[in-house]
Amino acid sequence: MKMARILIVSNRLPVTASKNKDKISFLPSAGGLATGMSSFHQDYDCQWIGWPGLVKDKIGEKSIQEIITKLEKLNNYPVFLSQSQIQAYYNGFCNKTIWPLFHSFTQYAVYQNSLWEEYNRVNKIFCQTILNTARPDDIIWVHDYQLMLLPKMLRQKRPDLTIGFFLHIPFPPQEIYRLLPWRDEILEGILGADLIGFHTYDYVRNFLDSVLRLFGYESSMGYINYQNRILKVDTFPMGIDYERFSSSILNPDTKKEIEKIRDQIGEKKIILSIDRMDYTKGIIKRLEAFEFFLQKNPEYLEKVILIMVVVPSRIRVKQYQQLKQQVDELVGEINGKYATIGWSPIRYLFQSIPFYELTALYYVADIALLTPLKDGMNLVAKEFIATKNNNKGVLILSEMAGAANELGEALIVNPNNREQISWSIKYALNMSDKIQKKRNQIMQKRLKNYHVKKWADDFKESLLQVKSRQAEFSAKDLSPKKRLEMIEDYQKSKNRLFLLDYDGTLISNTYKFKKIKPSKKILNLIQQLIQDKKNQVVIVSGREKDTLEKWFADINIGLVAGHGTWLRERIGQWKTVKPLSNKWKTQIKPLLELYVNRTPGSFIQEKEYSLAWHYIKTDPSFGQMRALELKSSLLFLTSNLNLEILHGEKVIEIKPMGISKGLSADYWISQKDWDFILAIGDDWSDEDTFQNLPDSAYSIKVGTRSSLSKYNIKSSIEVKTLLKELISK
Ligand code: GDG
Repeated sequence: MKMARILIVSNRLPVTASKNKDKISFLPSAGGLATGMSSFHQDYDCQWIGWPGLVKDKIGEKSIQEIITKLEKLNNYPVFLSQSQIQAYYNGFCNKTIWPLFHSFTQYAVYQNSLWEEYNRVNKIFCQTILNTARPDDIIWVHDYQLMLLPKMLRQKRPDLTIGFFLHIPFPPQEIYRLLPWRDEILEGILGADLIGFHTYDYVRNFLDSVLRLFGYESSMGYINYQNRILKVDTFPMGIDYERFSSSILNPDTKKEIEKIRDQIGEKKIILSIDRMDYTKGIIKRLEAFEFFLQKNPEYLEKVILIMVVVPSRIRVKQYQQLKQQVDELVGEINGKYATIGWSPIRYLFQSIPFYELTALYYVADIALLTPLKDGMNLVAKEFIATKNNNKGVLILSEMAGAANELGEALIVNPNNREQISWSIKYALNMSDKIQKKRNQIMQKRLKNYHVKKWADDFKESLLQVKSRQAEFSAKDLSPKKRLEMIEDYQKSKNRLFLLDYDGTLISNTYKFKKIKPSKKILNLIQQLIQDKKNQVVIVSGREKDTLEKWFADINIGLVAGHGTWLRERIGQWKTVKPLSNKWKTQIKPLLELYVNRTPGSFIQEKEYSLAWHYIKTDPSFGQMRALELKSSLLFLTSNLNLEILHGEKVIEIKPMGISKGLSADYWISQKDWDFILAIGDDWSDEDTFQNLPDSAYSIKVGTRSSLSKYNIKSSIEVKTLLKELISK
């Protein structure tokens, strides 16, 4: 089968163009997104769309054509923007409004209509560029906060497109997000996608909270039924190109650089920090904590050195200029105060460094001190661990970095707590080699397993799954015309089967989970139905058989109890169906393994006749969400396998003994040559019934949620009206 082409869309291309006199040249772009996605870009049939880094008003038509031609060879497609657009859209709305707000720096966020309008216009330019290139079966993967309106814009023009969106920065708590004057438009923009990805479960929850609070849409297992379209929100913690870092030490330039650094620094312990000059990275707090450490531990004077690489960034934005000044001054102050003739505590590099220098620094550093106040992920932390192929070195990482969720073996600190950071530095300096190695190996295993390509593949696969789910589940109203057709079919038929769910279908959902016995009206209605000898009525319920027997002791209808575990053909006569074999395990286990990979702390227990997925050791709410999701996936995967899924206390167990509603439907369907089948239900478990019906059957979902059923009707009241209509005709 031909693989779909992928269009990666981001503000910047993975290469940046520059013009010197008349010569155009390209360099790899910096930053996590560009480096991370590049390997994915090379391995697939991919086209990358983004701004090439030069403003169009400064280069002229000839250079524009040259850039287009050269980029084409790299499978890149440029979006050209003017100087004023970059100023208002990128330096303006992106970096003065969204960046501070989404990192919870509300005091820095500016709300200016003209910037918002330019953000809109630039998103439209991206939209038009994509529409000019996109083929119907392309997968479009939109990246990051610069393009949050794009998914909706694309969806409006081409409703069938496959669109994924990934946010590389945090999504803020809803009470912060709500401060944004254009909060509805941005949320609607993102919801245009089929799959929405974030680095951590916290950001997923924040996003879902905002969707619920602002638009009233609830989610179930990460799925939102939004404007008659199912979309999914999920966690995809971005990985790194692990091999590139773990093998970097083999590069002769890196080796030489390591020797050079060692010659210069001698035996002193190296503490390393690397980040862009950004107020979210906690540079000032880190310097203060380092000074506190020197002050409290004078025995380390002249024995440690902090190498602080700060990469210039967004130099046109006021806060960044101010921060640069503050950092310069504080470094000067600390060095001035503690330096001796042969030693300064801080070596400060305000520049970007080449890859071999970066990896040499990762390799020689005894400690990486990464203390952002807020960071979507922080790839530097992962790169540091991956480069450590001698396994020595300690990572001190802020709990505010998304990466802290996966790097629990690091020393996790609060970036505002200088005592804790100072204590952690001392602890790290004294940590035995054995413990360092042990901790690093555990983290390396995890990073190697979920490397960036796997991350991207996982996202792509999930996106395709959402699309196929959308195709299966599409909401269809039972129109008056269809209703009439159904009534005609009913009248013509001689053997009719009714498979009716009880809770939420025959009685209102309000009473679900309460012991509400059927009212006289319902019993009457069922009596009327079975008075016609052509009708076989079966109530297919999740309730206990004894309860159903008691309620329907006097009515000769079929009953299914316990979601298909028990069947009653005649009053008082119940039976079970025998369990199937153990062969199903090979089909179910890979799914459980996927959930182990994507849910840190969870594990599989294999028993003789069952498989159990335990999540007692996971983050409680994340584990709960994954459990619900797994349960739902299992429900679909196992509907034809004669398995039972039990959701116990922090465990999901799959056993080959129970029978789903689908199998009980099979049983009834096989009893006769029915010429009219009507199944009605409101619940996920009824989807199994719908799935197993013959094509000619009528299936109706109660409620507006999407379903495998052919039709949807609004409430249990309408169910009763419909049944009455059938009998009265
Ligand atoms: C955003 C989010 C999220 C840095 N300095 C040099 C250099 N780098 C490379 C690092 C790393 C990347 O740049 C930085 O990535 P981070 O993740 O640390 O931070 P952001 O740029 O803020 O990225 C962030 C990320 O997107 C991905 O989703 O993790 O939270 O803010 O790869 O190695 N590379 C070279 N010289 C440098 O001086 N060669």
